[in-house]
Amino acid sequence: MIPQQQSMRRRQFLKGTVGAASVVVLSGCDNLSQSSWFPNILSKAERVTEIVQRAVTPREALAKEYGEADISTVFPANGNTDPGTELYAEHVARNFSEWTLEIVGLVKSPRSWSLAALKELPARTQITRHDCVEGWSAIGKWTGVPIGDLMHQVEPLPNARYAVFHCADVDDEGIAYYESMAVADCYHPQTILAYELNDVALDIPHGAPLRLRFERQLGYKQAKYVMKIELVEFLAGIGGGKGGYWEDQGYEWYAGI
Ligand SMILES: Nc1nc2c(c(=O)[nH]1)N[C@H]1C(S)=C(S)[C@@H](COP(=O)(O)O)O[C@H]1N2
Ligand SMILES: [Mo]
Repeated sequence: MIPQQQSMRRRQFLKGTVGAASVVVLSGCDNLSQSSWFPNILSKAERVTEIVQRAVTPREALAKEYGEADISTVFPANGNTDPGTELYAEHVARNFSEWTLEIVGLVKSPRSWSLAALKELPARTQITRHDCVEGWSAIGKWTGVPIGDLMHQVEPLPNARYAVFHCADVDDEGIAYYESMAVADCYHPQTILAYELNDVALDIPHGAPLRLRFERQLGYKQAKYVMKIELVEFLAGIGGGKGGYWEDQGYEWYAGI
């Protein structure tokens, strides 16, 4: 109860400062996105960022991986740290035994997996650095299933351009957290749905039971509490239409680092 109230207050604060303080935190990344008109020309500016960054860092490039000795002693939890819904509480009470991950939308064979089924698939472990725009970083060891392996099972249709990650948490206005990436980025070897952090099952603050690790992208892209991946051709019909919870409030969709 108390942690959630704190996180809601923090979020209110953040919402009010997207146009000012948090944008300053982003300086160093992209001067184009600094000024107040940034949200209005978002699509143009972010296309530029995406094209430039993809040219400099090809899509297949791996994020730096670290050693065990580099793992942060404390990995902060940020944003929502408990979805706080009745449904989620039921999943917690059942130790997520009924949790399913669905892949739907523009795929040949939509399907779902239980958590146990996902854990039986070949896993990948990676020690990477997480960078949050609020000004902190942490190195953690993530274990999970490569999303590319799941894509091979569902077979995206030719017009599937984006994978949208739907999460279990909603903010105080009832708006659900979501994120998205290009379908092509789902096949990157370090793009995984993680179920372990530092060799133990993901805890609730870090996104239990499943959270996205989309390395080489900023913290807000790393969706926690993932329930469903929806493949679409356009982002327009989803949430506020900008491809993610924070993107709908002015953050860049292409958050490459
Ligand atoms: N579902 C969901 N995913 C989320 C968030 C959130 O509030 N809800 N916050 C994002 C932000 S801003 C960051 S920095 C990371 C924080 O992940 P952590 O709590 O494991 O540190 O999760 C991201 N993914
Ligand atoms: Mo963040």
